[in-house]
Amino acid sequence: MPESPTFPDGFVFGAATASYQIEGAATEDGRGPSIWDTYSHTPGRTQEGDTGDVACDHYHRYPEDVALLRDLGVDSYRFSIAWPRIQPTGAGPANQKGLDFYSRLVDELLEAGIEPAATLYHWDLPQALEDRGGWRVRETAERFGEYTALVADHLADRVPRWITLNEPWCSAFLGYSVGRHAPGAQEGTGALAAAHHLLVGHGLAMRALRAVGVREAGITLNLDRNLPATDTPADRAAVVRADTQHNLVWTEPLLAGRYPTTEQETWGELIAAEDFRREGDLELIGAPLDFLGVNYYRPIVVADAPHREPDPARRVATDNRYEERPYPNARRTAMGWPVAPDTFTDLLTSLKSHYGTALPPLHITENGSAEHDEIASDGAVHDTDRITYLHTHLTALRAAMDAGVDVRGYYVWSLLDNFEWALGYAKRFGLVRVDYATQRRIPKDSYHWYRDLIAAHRGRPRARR
Ligand code: IFM
Repeated sequence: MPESPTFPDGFVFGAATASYQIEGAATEDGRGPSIWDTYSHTPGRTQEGDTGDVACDHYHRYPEDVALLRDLGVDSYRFSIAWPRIQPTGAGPANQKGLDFYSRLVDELLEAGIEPAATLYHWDLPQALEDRGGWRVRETAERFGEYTALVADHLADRVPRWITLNEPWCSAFLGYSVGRHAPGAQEGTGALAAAHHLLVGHGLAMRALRAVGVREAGITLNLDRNLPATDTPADRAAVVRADTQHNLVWTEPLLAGRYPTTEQETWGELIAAEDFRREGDLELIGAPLDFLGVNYYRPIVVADAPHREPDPARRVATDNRYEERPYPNARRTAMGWPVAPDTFTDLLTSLKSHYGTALPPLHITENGSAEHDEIASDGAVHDTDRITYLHTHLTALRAAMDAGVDVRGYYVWSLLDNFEWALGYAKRFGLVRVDYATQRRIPKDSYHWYRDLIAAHRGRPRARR
């Protein structure tokens, strides 16, 4: 293995998780149902019918998980707050027991010398709000602002880094267009309205966070590196539509104060017909960020596909006359995703060249890989493919920083194996293996590798094993 990259003093090494993927305790202490409870309990929606009812039982085992983080040596832990634990129906006063859980978690982290980084929304919308229209309607954005104020009032004194939304692309397009995520809708206009209301919700949440003076606040996007299948005008135009759909729909309003100039090309009359945008929205959405969170996993190759017109009946917002093609000559992770770390460098440098000084500092809030892990006869998990993935992506990140991109931190996805949404527990992303039958945690070789990398930056002797 070539030498590991080094990062400047103050660079934040972290690990990330999300509430529904690890907490379990789905009905405990007053938690209300979320759209993911409904979705995962609907037959046929998730692999093997898996649900987050128990997940990694983190709700009860968080002290053990914080101890794992402490031994890993991370500077920061990114977790998410389950909205339905705080407001079981998405409105009204806070459920004290829900707040208390996150308060205990935050205190445990601080005691271990780890900075908490809280995400306010990682997809578990209270079902009661979905019943009133979900992200299709503006009211949900308003409720999100109120919920943020409740949480921030309670935790802002101890949580320095806040993320409003995680990967709103997934909430809007997988949730309301493709239907592969909760709430499982397949609509065109619904998804576009959801995208806009998520951004409005982000703006209102930023206001609530600013009101209590948090140290850092931002949003996390899953940005794609879209590449043309061939160097033809048609495929290059398909890349523009894919970029609009995945990236520009978020980055333009957030960083440039405008809607993407290419959206007419992408959504045609579907977007022109929309009336969910209000005056003042762009100012609200475009309020300055302290950082932009970027989640990156893989590149996407796109080709022109004129036959994939939006279906006039369903008006699916993701059918934009392009389709995905295989990325050539790359290893694939257990998700089937190609491993191409150079594209990570390219994504970051292209963001910088597109937005220049309007680009805030970045945190890589997720990066990692699902692999076909097994427990070896020595009882360990020798996940060399994951180590190579992390090593090469950190090297690619360092290359982007050398090229002038201001990146302040990196969070591995994920601390623990967990509930991978519609794919249930079949995909393992963790640095730590979870045996779901016993809830036993087994740190994998990648955990030890990451611990050594962090320790080397602290000038501490490498841990023995
Ligand atoms: O598990 C997810 C996470 O919830 C959001 N980002 C991508 C991860 C891997 O698919």
